[in-house]
Amino acid sequence: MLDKLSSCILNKEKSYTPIWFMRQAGRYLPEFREIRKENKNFIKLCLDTELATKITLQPLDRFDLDAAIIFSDILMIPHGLGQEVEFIKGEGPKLKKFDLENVLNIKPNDFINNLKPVYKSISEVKNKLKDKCVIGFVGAPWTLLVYMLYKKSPKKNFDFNETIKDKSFTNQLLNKLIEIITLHIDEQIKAGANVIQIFDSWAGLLPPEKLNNFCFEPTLKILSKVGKKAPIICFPKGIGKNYSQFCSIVKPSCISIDYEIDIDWIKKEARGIPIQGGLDPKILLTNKSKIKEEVEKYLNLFSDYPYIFNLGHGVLPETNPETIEFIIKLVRERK
Ligand code: 1CP
Repeated sequence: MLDKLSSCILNKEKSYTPIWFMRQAGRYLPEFREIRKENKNFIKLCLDTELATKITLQPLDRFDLDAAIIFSDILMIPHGLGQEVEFIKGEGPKLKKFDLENVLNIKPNDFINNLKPVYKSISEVKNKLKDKCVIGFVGAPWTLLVYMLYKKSPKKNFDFNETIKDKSFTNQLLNKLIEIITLHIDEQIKAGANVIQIFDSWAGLLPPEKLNNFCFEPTLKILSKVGKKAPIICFPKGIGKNYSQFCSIVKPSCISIDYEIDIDWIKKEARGIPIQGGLDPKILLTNKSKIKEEVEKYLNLFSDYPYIFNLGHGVLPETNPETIEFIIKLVRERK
């Protein structure tokens, strides 16, 4: 039997609103901070099957959620390709220089072996959550290209032309990423993931005329290679009105919207594609009446549309876990 989240996507089920949160396993949970304190090396933590399984299940032990998202990171792909990745407290990720030839020549089996513990965590989580949805994920080609070439968060001073100035290097890396992302998706599905989410967190950095080359086309290639093996939720964050084109060109199984998207508008533009998310994570830092008002806006508008409740980006570390519980209750009371 299909879990409720998969059913919302595949059967366009409208009678039930599944709910989960991006970054539901993370720093807002004291039990996560406890484990993190003892495990300073983030990559090592992601590759520790026992702890990664435990962290994945922490939000499900507390809350009545419909899905688990595996505790891992989009930067496990550069790590699996041999690029050194480090997370520095208060600074975010730092990546080292890599040799393109080494990356281009990596054998699929070697990549899979490097990330074996991630697949094992997925199997363990699936074994423990038979009826719920297990979500696997990847970074989109563009977002991973940004981290691999810029070697840190592009939050500040990112220069598109400077970053991709070596066209041949960029294209070879982009094509390799498409192949490896597809492989990483396939392995997660084989391990038991029911749904895959593709995070294109930095799609908004692309000049609009480059969206086709770096976002739409690469994502479309991955979707066509994965085919019907599992539904795919796409999250091309920050592309504004180009969400409409994304839906008509890429046609994902489900589209995740960020907090800048007008929901009346996207409901028409998505043309029947199930929608996920939208609520601004900052709303969770306000008060109960404001939160209720905002949550109901989404529930009311999407009451006749296949909709997965989620935020327009990840849960902020300052969020009170009780607020997550409050939102779940509001959603459950409706359907
Ligand atoms: O303790 C800590 O400081 C670690 C914080 C943390 C966590 C909990 C990082 C560092 N990654 C994760 C796990 C993670 N990352 C998950 C699984 C847990 C869950 O969702 O519940 C997922 C899905 C991701 C995905 C991810 N990593 C994205 C895409 C989503 C997004 O936030 O846009 C991105 C961009 C990353 C890179 C990354 N990893 C971690 C940080 C702080 C960042 C962002 C760095 C930046 O600002 O550029």
